[in-house]
Amino acid sequence: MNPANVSPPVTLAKHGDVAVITIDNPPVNVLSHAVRSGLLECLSQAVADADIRAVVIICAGRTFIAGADITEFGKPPQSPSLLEVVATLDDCPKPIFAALHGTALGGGLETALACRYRIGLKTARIGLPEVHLGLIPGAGGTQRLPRVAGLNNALEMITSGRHVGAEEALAMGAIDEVVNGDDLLAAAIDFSRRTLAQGNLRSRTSELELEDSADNQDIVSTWKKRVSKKARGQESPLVALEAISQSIKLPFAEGLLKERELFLGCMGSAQSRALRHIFFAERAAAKLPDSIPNTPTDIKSAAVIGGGTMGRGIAMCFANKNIPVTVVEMQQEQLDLALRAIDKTYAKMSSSGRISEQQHRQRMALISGSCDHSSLARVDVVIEAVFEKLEVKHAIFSSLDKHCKPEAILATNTSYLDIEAIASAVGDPSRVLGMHFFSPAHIMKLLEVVRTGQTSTVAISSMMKLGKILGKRSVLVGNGFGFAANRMYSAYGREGQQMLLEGVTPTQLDQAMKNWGMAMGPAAVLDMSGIDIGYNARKQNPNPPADPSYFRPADLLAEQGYFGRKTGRGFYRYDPTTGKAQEDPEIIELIRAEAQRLNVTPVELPESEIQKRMVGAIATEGEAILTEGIATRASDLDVIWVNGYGFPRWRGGPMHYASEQGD
Ligand code: T1G
Repeated sequence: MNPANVSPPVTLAKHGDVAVITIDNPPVNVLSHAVRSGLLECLSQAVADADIRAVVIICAGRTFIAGADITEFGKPPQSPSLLEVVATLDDCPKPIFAALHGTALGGGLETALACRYRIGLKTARIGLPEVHLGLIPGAGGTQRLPRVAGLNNALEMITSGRHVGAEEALAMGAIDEVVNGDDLLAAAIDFSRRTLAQGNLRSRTSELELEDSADNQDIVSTWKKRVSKKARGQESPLVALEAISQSIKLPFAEGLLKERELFLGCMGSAQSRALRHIFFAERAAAKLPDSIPNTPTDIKSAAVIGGGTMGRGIAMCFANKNIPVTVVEMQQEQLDLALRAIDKTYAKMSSSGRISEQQHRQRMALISGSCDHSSLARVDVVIEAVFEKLEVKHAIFSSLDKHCKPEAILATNTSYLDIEAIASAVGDPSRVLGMHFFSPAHIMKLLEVVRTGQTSTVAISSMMKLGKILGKRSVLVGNGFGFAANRMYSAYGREGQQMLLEGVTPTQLDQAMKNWGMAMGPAAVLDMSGIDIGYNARKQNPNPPADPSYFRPADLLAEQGYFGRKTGRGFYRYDPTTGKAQEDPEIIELIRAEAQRLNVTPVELPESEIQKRMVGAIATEGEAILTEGIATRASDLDVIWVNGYGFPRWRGGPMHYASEQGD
């Protein structure tokens, strides 16, 4: 039953002898059941109409079909399936032309590949990103893409899941024409008529054959080595490779069956459940809680107080998104140093091709410097990123209160200090909150937006919107020592420190967590970030745990001046020339002696036990954070860990992982 005044997601219109099927299923035209049914209905009408000689499939809104509807996964399948739709397109007696704009992804690209021809706007991008969901293309992509774009391109695209621009897609044969203008529909109709006029239509993709040649076998084995090395525990890229390799061995129909079998295996996997969970968790985290109206103000200019590592990275976040930003330092010399360092970073990015020389210049032109808060009278937001000392921040916020306009939002990048205490320095604490970036700020995706009980809904909604504009994965959390991210990280670190006292070596601890999928081991992270940082933070904790063994190995090293890489010695000793980390027997002995002094009983811990305790510590602290209301969703804590601490995406985050263990 179609409720009144709701237009169907798929409509058919006749343009002379060309039928145009338009899909309109906002926001990204996913292939929901209604779209699949509507597509088949419109196609059968077009085929039955004797006037029609060709069919164009196009989408309304911002993009061509972005994929199957992931929200339908795990539910009872509804006919027609996407496979049925794609098979009908492939069999169509009249040539179908897919008109692409935005991002034609997953089932969307598979739909286009089942059409006879493809045309795209210059700005269009295509991709089969299913591996990012722990899946593989499940509607013929592993069999059709090699046939139109070549085996090597298909292996690269599908196992990486990357998006490919229109020009590159044209070059590889995945699309047939790139439209220079922006009238995609007119161009597609014109292209269909030109093609008909030329006669001898091309074969269906499914009729193209690939050879099981020695060259193709070499290509597959080369990619197998590459993907095995890169996958680091994730399964679906290798499964995708297996499916693609069948395209040179089996006839199309059998290859399709093999793809289906492998796809269903992935669909039921823990890794796919985890990756689908984090996909939606990241989008949910960006949404404000119902209690907060979405009343953001526009941020047209910014300032960053402090030109140190964090300040430089934060300033770059604004410049990267075309927002003018002023870096403020106490002395001209420090300011010049900061601006030169930012320029050098952009120069490196430009020479490595990550940005163009023009972007380098554009971004630097957006960054100005000042040693005087009076220059901040008109900025919309200020982010303080100075030394983690409450009195220093207090003085800065008091000065900002005097010099900034009353509606300017004042944010601190502190990673654990009490934001209400900082806010007490300004007349109107409702405009103060935390914007906790993660180092390096211009690279790390995570942004913790920390509200106090006094922060206004305008400030909160403005900063959550700013986070999205800066390209961050923003998570809204409450005030409290360590907020959510560092508080959970501290629990993780504490468990590791405890196991060091129990006789686990730094190498065993780090190897266990890297084997589990973490990007780096906890001891190596401490050595990299500086053991003194955590040491100083713990000294500022108003309510330190009463446990005498709390972080004792790290505190012991800090007290000896072993801060890690920056002093050449920490949990590891670092070779002064190569910087290579080596196990340090003296440090192990130091920790063992401290354990004896603390009467900690040494234990033999298998790797699985180390992993279980470390991940369990994160989830336990996460539960406490949820109970205290510091975070609103368990999935938000997963977003924090996947985007801020190198937690493997294919495990879904600590809370999802714990829920799957039935803990
Ligand atoms: N299914 C359901 N909802 C989706 C969706 C999808 N495939 N893609 C996006 N959404 C929702 C998303 O949750 C959000 O909802 C809104 O659309 C805007 O998304 C058989 C099996 C297209 C690049 O993996 O990469 O096809 O929060 O915030 O930043 O082989 O969405 O507004 O309620 O991300 O502009 C393959 C996944 C699926 C593409 C747009 N396709 N999507 O990014 O917007 S599996 C994908 C994206 C498949 C076949 C297989 C991005 C985007 P809400 P957004 P965006």
